[in-house]
Amino acid sequence: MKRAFVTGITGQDGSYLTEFLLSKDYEVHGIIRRASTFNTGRIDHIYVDPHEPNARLFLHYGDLSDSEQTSNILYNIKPDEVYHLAAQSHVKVSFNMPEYTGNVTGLGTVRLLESIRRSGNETKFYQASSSEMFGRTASPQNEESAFSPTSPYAVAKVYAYWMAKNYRLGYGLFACNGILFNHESPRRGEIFVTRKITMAIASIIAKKQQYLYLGNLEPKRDWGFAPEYVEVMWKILQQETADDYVVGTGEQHSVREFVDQAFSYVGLKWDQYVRTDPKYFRPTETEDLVADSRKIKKTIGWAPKIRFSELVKIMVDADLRRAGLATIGEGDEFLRKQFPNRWWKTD
Ligand code: NAP
Ligand code: F7E
Repeated sequence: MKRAFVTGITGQDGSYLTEFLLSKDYEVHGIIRRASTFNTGRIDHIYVDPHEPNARLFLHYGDLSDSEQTSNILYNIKPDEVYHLAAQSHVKVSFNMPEYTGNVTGLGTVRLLESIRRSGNETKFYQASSSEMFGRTASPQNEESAFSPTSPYAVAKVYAYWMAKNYRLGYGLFACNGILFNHESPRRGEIFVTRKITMAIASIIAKKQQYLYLGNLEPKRDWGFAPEYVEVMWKILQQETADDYVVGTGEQHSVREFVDQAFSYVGLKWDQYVRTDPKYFRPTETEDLVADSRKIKKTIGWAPKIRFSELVKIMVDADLRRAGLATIGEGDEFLRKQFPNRWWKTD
């Protein structure tokens, strides 16, 4: 049985990845942070009491700012694969907390790489790199594009990217960077723009909210569907040689288009509900991202099934359902057709 160690297991990607790895018969270990309230909502449905003989998911307390505990875990469990997904992952928050973001998102990666190197184990390492690292570089962006980061988050990710690459070149570690463009889902954190919009629509329909306050509607993103992206993470570590890959849909839409499509789907005119609040603008913005994913398509054969218009419907459907406003919508139907044997549970 293969053993994986997942940092960021309680996050959007960590939860889907864990579900995927369990479906592939892995034993999965993850770190969770101590908090005064439970932060395991995204993985509760797959958690089995570790005393049970069939338990294959094990959680350990830890934090990326503390290398001792993660070192011990790595030393004790000797994983075949490490998926390093934990980060202070919010771009706007990184402007408010640049030092913390550098410590966790940048140095946190080095702490893990060093622990693996010192352990002497043959452990493969996946680094959750980000399209945000391209910043101001002209689109479309691929593995050869220069980095031009425009936020403390992106700067920290560039540092982590190069450290992973350096451990590959210098110490022969099987370390890979997945440079993933934005990927969303019904499990997306509530302060990222897509989820903020779809949740607000449910609240507006339920008459619990009148307006949705947003920042800059012009930036363009390449939005994909998170469950498909976590499968790619796994595939990247199953290759013969370690390498870096750009992953995205190749389709670009502005925040304004996301808003428009989401409101139109439920028959509402977005401009009657959306207001601007300058506090959501960033000191510097990444304006223009879209992936050139030819490399991953050629080497791994990966292509996304869910495109922008379906993604919007899937997310709106999920939030309407959570609010008790609808049961099955067009997005759900599309998911059923595309993934008849899906390994993740409906949210
Ligand atoms: P997310 O939902 O924000 O999850 C972040 C995870 O990191 C959570 O489990 C969080 O734990 C954990 N974490 C944060 N600070 C930590 C610390 N100091 N010590 C230990 N754990 C900590 O992020 P995501 O969307 O799943 O993204 C996964 C990774 O991919 C991140 O590294 C992100 O930067 C990167 N990425 C994401 C995208 C995207 O579009 N989603 C694209 C490219 C790259 P808590 O639950 O306790 O907060
Ligand atoms: O912003 C604009 C905002 O916070 C998208 C992370 O997963 O993807 C994510 O970073 C766009 C930006 O995601 C609001 O200015 C307008 O242009 O959803 P977001 P992000 O910054 O693209 C990358 C690839 C990652 O790696 C990150 O970890 O939407 N926007 N109004 C807003 N954004 C937010 N959050 N809130 C607003 O009210």
